[in-house]
Amino acid sequence: MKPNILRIVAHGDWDGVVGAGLFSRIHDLPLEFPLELPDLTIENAACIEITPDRVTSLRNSLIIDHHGTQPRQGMDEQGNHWILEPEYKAVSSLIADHWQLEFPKEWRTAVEEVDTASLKSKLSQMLWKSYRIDAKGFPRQKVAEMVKKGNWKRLQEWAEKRQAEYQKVEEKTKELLKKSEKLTPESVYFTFQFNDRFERGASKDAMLILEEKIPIVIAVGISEERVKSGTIATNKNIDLTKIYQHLRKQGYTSGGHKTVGGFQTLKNKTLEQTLQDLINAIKQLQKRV
Ligand SMILES: [Mn+2]
Repeated sequence: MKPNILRIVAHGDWDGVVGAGLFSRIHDLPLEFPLELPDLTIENAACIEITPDRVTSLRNSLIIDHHGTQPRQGMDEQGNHWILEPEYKAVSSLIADHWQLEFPKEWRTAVEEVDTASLKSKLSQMLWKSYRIDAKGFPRQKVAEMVKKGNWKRLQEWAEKRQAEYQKVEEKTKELLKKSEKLTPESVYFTFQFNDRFERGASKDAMLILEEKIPIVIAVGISEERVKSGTIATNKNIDLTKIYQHLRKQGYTSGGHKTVGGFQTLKNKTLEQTLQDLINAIKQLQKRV
C-alpha cells in the first residue's frame, strides 16, 4: 500500500526546494520547508531530504532522498515508502528522473554543483550566492512555485539580482576578518551586527576562512550594543559540548554539535562579559572529566 500524501515537507536548500517544486507538478499539495527539524512529527507527507533520524517521528509517508551509502526501496515498519538513491548527486535530479519531469540540463547540473559545493558553472555560482546572502530568508515558496511552472528564465533573473547583493556580503566578510582578534591561544573571535543581514551572511563566510588557520572560531552577534548570540565552530577534533555546558551555567542557552554550535544570551550581557565567559568556557576543554 502506498502512503496517502497530504503535503510536501522538504529540506530548505536549493536542492530540496527545486526537488519540492518538481514534485509538486505531480502532487499539487501544500509545501513546507521547516527550518527546525528535531521536534517535528510528520505523517502522510512526501518528505524530500527529510528522514526519520532527523525528526521526532515520521510515519506513513513517502521518503525521497539521495543521502546515505546504500539504496533503499519500499516500505519500512513505520509505513514509510522509501526512494533512496545515493548514486544521485541531488534529490532534484532523482525526482526528475523518477517521475520523468522536465528539468533543463543546465539547471540540473547547477543544482548538483551547489549541492556538492563544486561550483563550476556560472549558474551554480549564482545560485550559491543568491542563497548564501540570506539562507533564512530564502523565498522557498516562491522559488518552488517557479520551478513547478518551469519558469526557469524568471528564476534565473531573480537569482541574478539577488547575487548582486552578495557583493556586499563579500565586502563585509573582509571587514569582519580584519577586526577578528585572538581570544585565547587556540581561539579567535569577531563581532558582527546581528540585525544587518549582510553582516550575518558574512559572519558565516568569515568563520569558514578563519577555521582554516585557527582551531576555534567564534562569531559574536551584537544587537543594540549588547550580545545577542554567537556561533562557535572548529574543524579540529575538538569536542565543543563542554563549552556549551559551561555557557549554560552562565546565563546562556547553548548547544549544538561537537564541531559547531551556538549560544544565545538570556541575561543582557556586554561584550566584555561574554568574552570572559567564553574564555572560561574554553578552559573547560583542558579539564579532564
Ligand atoms: Mn541534496
